[in-house]
Amino acid sequence: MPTPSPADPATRLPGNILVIGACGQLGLELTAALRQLYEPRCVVAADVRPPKDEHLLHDGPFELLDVLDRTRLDKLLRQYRPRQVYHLAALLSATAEKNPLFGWQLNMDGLLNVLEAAVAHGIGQVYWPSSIAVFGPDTPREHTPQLTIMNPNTVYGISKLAGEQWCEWYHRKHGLDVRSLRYPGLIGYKSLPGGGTTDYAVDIYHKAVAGQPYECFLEAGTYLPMMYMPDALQATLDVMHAPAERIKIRTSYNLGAMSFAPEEVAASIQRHRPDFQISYAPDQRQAIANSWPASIDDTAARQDWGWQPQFDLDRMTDDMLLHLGK
Ligand code: AKB
Repeated sequence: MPTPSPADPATRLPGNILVIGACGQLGLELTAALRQLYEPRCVVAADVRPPKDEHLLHDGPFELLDVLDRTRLDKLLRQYRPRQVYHLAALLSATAEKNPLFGWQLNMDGLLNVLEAAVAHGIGQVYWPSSIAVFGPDTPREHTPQLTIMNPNTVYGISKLAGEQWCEWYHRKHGLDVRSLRYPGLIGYKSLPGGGTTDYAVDIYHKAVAGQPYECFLEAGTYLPMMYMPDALQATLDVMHAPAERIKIRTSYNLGAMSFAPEEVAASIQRHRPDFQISYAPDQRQAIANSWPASIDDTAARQDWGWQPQFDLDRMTDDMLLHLGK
């Protein structure tokens, strides 16, 4: 992964980092990337459940934390005095739709706990992920602009949009240096996503390397914005390392890389595995996908802090199949 070198003054970071939600799809890889970049013992991984991943447990500190438990959060902040907190714990779109009240509680109260605690403990920087789910069926679908009509119609999207506004409020009211990106669907080989609408784009590679056909829960022609994990990690580190004056958007930045439909992933896989087959059985996630953008305009991220993705669909497929094949 192309990360800045620890010798780079922009990345020299005195103090600890706390990653909340470290066992999730992004958390697992971000914790590993941060431990590669800094002293592993300074990167504290936290999650509501003990990790299955040995590295997460043994390469640096691990703490059990339910982000809804403010007392425990305060205790960890007093104990480690982190300079940065990455708060990643959330229910994703499909799961939150099935469990709306808990989705709202975890996504909203969890964020407010972190923002309040960050102010109270004088945390230098907070990172919180938003999503393309902040957009809704009234949003322009192609090259969705940074500023446009939103009107999300999922619990997850509503919670992400409200969360963005809270981040902006804490920055304006308390001067909190909170930064955020609107991730597209994230695809990686090290960890599985849990409960999202874009999960098919990870599942399909696992089936392909197992030599099995894939039944897709979205229909052919469903274009969604997507991103390979190394690009997502790079964007996250870049936005956190950028000088504060370069961060002009304190809600959340649009972030783009590629846009594709399921049949295009299948065709990309078939370059390596010509026998691979895809079929379609759309379920309730189709309606969520239909309400989201097909592609994203991320001009602001490119102009403000130099965002530049590296991976397109075929390059990602080559890398995914190579690693999963091992
Ligand atoms: C989901 O599908 O819910 C997530 C997202 C786009 O935020 N991957």
